[in-house]
Amino acid sequence: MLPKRTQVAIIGAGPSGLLLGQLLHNAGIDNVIVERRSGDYVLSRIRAGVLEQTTADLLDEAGVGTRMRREGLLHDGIELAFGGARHRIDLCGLTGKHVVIYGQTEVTHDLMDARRAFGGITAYEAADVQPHGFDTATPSITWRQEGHTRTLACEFIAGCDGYHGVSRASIPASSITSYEREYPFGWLGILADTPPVSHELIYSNHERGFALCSMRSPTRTRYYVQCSLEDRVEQWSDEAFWDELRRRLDPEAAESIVIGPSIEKSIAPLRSFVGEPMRFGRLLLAGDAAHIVPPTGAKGLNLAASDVRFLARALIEHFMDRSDAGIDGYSDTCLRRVWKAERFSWWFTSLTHRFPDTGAIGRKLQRAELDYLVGSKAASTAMAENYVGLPFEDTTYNSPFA
Ligand code: FAS
Ligand code: PHB
Repeated sequence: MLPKRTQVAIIGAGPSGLLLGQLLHNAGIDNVIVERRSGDYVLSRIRAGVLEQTTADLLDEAGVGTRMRREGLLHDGIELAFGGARHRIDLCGLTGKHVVIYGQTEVTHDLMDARRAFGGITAYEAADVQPHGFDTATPSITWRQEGHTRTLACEFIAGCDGYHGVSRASIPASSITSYEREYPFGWLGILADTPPVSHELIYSNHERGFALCSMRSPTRTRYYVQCSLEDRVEQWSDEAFWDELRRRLDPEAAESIVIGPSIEKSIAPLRSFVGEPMRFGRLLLAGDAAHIVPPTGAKGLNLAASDVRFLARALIEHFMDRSDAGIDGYSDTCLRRVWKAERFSWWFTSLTHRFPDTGAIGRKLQRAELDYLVGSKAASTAMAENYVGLPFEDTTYNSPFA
């Protein structure tokens, strides 16, 4: 039974909305999630695969980390392939941290199961969701469902509805500044029940284009090749995909890769986007609703978790301590971390992809930077620090320059 009122109305039941709902529930703060799609549709979207250690720790804090700790794969390094060879970046040796390979689909599943277990309310297949009055002390959201218009009064609205959601779109254009860069290519991704070609991820810079060898488990792989924005997924047979992937890998990987039928195949565009600020009165944006990164750096899902960590703490402080310091500082705190991840994701994309407009000199400069990167401990450490995830500013980051 839908209530007429809640403390926090959350728009969107992706990882941002579900994780926020869990953290708020654990703190005794009432929340309702309203989602445009069905739960099955949300689970059908194949997206991220790499969790930063801080994201994995946050899932533990939320009480939903058990399966991730049991089934997730700890990775201490990644490999960069270029010039016909592979070069390992020793993430753990350089930073003391690792990443966890655990699909976003599984994270979403675990969060949905936890929400169901505590009887959390999620209104799926909600049409025409609209936020109202977020510039007042009495916001609300409305939506249509089963032929009825629903109204939910609340004290705060969390816009967790992704890049194409209604939350950011409801903000007056004069109140938000958008920064955007679209990349002149996409990623064609394939999911297959085959063993990984290597025990760690391989990022390949090849003259034919970028390729990435990732995985979901010891028996399920996720591969990507850079493709034209004009490409349609129907044009790519499995055979054509595997052939192109092999051409972009080093000889050893190309020789040993195990191929098989795709169980999912899709093309995603790449963009860098940030909307500033992330708070408008009683409406606070989190995750893809506020920012997008090209997936090269595996930051999208991790940034969403980072926002939710700050937002949950700010809302708990408001309701429990009657302080709005966290709410007032939310946007600036998130954006300092968001822009560092935007920079890293842009840099790693620029370093590994084939850009039509940079010509031969562009590839020579990429090769020079790759040679420097794998040959310099300082450069490899800088990359590793960003890949495993920068520390939260509200924890002691013992910067050597502090
Ligand atoms: P999401 O977009 O996941 O969730 C938003 C939710 O809001 C959705 O369920 C949507 O249905 C709902 N919604 C939208 N509009 C609504 C409305 N008007 N009313 C109600 N609900 C509404 N990140 C990585 O780190 N690595 C990757 O490899 C990677 N691959 C990606 C591939 C694709 C195709 C896309 C689109 C993103 C990818 N990402 C990747 C980024 C992705 O993982 C996001 O960062 C992550 O899903 C962010 O989670 P949310 O902020 O919850 O947004
Ligand atoms: C994935 O497994 O989907 C994945 C892994 C690393 C990335 C991007 C995507 O950088």
